[in-house]
Amino acid sequence: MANNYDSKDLIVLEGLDAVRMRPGMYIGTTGPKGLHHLLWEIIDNAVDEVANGYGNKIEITLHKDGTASVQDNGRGIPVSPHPKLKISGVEVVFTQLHAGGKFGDNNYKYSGGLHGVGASVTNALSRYLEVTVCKDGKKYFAKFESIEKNGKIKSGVPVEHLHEVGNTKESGTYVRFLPDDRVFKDIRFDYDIVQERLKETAFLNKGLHIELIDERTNKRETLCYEGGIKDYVTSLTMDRRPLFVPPIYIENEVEDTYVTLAMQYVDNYNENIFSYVNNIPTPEGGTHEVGFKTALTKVLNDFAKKHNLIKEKDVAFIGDDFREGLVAVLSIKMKNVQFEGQTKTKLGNVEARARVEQVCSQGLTEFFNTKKNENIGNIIIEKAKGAARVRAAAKRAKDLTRAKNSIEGSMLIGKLASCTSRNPDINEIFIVEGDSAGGTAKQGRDRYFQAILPLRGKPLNSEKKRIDQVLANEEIRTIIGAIGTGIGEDFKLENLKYNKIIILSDADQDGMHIRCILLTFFFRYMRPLITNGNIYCGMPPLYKVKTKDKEVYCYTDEELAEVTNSLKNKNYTLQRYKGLGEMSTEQLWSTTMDPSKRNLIRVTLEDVMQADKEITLWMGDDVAPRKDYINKYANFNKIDTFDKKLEDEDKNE
Ligand code: TTJ
Repeated sequence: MANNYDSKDLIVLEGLDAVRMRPGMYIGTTGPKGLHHLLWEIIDNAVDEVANGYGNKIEITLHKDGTASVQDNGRGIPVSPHPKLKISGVEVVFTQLHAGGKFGDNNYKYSGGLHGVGASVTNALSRYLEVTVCKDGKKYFAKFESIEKNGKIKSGVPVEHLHEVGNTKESGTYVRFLPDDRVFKDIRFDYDIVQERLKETAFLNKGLHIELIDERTNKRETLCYEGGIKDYVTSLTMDRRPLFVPPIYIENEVEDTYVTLAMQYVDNYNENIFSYVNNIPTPEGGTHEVGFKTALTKVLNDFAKKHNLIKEKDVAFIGDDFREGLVAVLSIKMKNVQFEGQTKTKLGNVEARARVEQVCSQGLTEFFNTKKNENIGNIIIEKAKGAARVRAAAKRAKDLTRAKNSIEGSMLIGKLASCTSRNPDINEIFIVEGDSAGGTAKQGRDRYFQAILPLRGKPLNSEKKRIDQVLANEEIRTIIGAIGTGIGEDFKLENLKYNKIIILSDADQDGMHIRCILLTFFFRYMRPLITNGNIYCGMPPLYKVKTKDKEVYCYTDEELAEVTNSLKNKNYTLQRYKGLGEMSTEQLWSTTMDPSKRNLIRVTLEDVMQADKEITLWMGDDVAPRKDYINKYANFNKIDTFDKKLEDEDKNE
């Protein structure tokens, strides 16, 4: 039984070898994000079981030996042989691509569907993976390993087929695995990343007990929210000034679609709707969000009419007016989900729209018809009136700006050192912090395809500002003019002048702040640039290590440690770069701008959403906590580097 496998196994395993050959295709990257993806696959399976009513507890442990384990008290993965494949259900789950949990598709009422790549991918990219299943009075065990043979690695080979190991009264599944350090550069799981993800899961699954244990540091916490997404909204608005407490909460089911909504207003001007389908975030929105917005507009309009709150002089409302300062979490569960959009994070099912609208209309109408909630209605209508007034004023300002832009256009763009090529597919623009670094970049660049836009001082933080104020800012207007697409509703991707928009700021607090501000702006007003993958962060080196015969640049503290370690007995000098301005033209080109040598980080929607959430919601008006947040989320140290090699691979696909 142990340590032998026959030809049948090998055929079954071919898929797993493909995963190891091209991990990027299955988990995106082999950096920290990809590593954590291995854990999400396992956790999602356990959550699916428990969220569907089988069991009530999940325990995640980060062990000292580098393994992670996940345990649930559900029904246990099926152990009986698969009729066609003639291997146990457990082996199907861990060796067949896309087989996770779906045995005939009738086991779960709601399931994530195709979002995950399946637990077999975790197996394929692990050194080893062990499974224990407790079911029908028996305890079973199986073990998989990635084995090196004749210089090649066979992935996820069953070295112990599923077998009985004892009796038990319990039921559930336990999975423990060691990520493969031949695939991932760094196999350390990050407590904060895991905690953040589990917190979201706990909010979305009311009452679910999630236990997170870190044996490496003896940290442990229970995540469980009896209020579900209502608690989520409360936590999102904690450091803000909510206009009323507690949040409005609605929950109902129509035609097999289960809808929950929690909402609240705060005293800023942003709209923040976080929507989910079967626990999967849908940052690009979709039919469910449309249904909710339609219901909100209708119910609030009705309320205003019914209570005679609209005077003749008032500007008529549009939907947007009811969403200024809105913080809402909309979570629905349904069957046969279809995702669309740039990043497949937009709900496409047309039937969801009417169902969500129905639940929200009914729930909100009931809420505002309740006498004690009347005052909340009044508060919201007051806020919407302000929004409508400013909208009218902003439109005038915007029209003015448009006219102004065409006159001033050439003057504003004057700061831009444009490139000679007129081919947007190869052109790049560097948005550079500071005039002096901007000057260096202008001299160092390849002027055929690289344009430079220096930013003087800090651009305006678009958070807390209405669009008219944002547009009044000269730095922002210059950026908009240079990129060419327009903003908001006027945005047109086909007018994009640069395929890569590269933010180049110092690796210090101010630089991170500027980066954060720019990303928030792109997120709010030019979001397709993010989903389309056009936004990048440049990575200037932090250090230069110089010996008698060579110079090495280091981009992280880890790299520096590696390099200095290797030079233990030699003489070297160390230079720390505090800013871009300290580099010579040649240095800036070869370390940061030369496409064949530089490191770029491609900014994903996920990254920016995280940063945006921090900036707009959880950040009070104090400066100190703000800096902490910026450090934690905006320095992108935890985010994978996107280098030239990877990019070429992408293109070849
Ligand atoms: C499938 O349909 C029959 C009853 O069990 C269903 C199932 O697969 N349940 C299940 C899977 N519970 N827990 C899992 C699971 C848990 C972990 C930690 C990891 C994986 C891959 C699956």
